[in-house]
Amino acid sequence: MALPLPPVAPATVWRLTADPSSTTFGNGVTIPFFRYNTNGTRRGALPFAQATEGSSLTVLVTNNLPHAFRPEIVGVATGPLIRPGTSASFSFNMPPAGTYLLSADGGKTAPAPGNFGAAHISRPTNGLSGTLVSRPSSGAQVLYDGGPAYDREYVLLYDDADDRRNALQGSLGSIPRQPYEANYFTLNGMGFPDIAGDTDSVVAAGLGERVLLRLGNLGRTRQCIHFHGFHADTATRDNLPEIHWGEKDTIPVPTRTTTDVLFTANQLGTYPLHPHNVQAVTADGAYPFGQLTLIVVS
Ligand SMILES: [Cu+2]
Repeated sequence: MALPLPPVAPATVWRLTADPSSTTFGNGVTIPFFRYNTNGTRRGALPFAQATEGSSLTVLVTNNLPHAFRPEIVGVATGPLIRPGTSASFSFNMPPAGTYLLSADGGKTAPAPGNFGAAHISRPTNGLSGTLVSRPSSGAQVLYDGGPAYDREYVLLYDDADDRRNALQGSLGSIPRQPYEANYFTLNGMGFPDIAGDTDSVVAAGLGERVLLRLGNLGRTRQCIHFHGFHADTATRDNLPEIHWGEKDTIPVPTRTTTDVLFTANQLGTYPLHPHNVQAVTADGAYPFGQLTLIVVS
């Protein structure tokens, strides 16, 4: 049974707020995060926008956080430093058709006297994330003009957190004393089993359909996403065509990059789709939570 793709109007202005928030995980623990919010479209809990390659897009951000930060579209444009309680915008022309990440440049934490290493620790941005899709100028339902066609698409944005860091979020003077060790893992801003109840984050397809997965990673963990039941063809890595790999069941998605993959839903059933690192399928070690989702073919 084929469902229509949800219509999303092309954006000319992407209005966002950055707000203190929290996420509750499958082990019952609630962790503070910072999140972008929008009155517009989301994928899961996270903002989503799309516009045609080459068109002008303005990103307007209101900062409700306790510290200043710069919004950024990774590899495309970085906005101005936005102080707490103020708004600012930045504009750019949409990059070539593909999948891009909305994030934040946390800036460098001012070093404490005598603590030379601290200057290299970015202030945590703790979950400020979203996805921006650039559509091909032809208007065709293809990843990019001349690239692969598809019947339906999903955005799967992976991120991770060290709850000790999140506990410090917004406290300007605090510098983490321990190395970053991810122990909470989100997909589209949620953990399993909330993921399984989200229609944007469960990969539902009709038998025989060609499915595009726009995989992104804003965590510090290098992810390798593993398919049960299907092999997937990597179309692009960071929006550059991937021409050497064959079909694979495990596909890398390095930090702050995107990987666009396609598979054919050629058998009925329900199949797990998850990072191959089992830690990422836990909530602080409790299994199975974290970044687990499902492919459901009916
Ligand atoms: Cu598995």
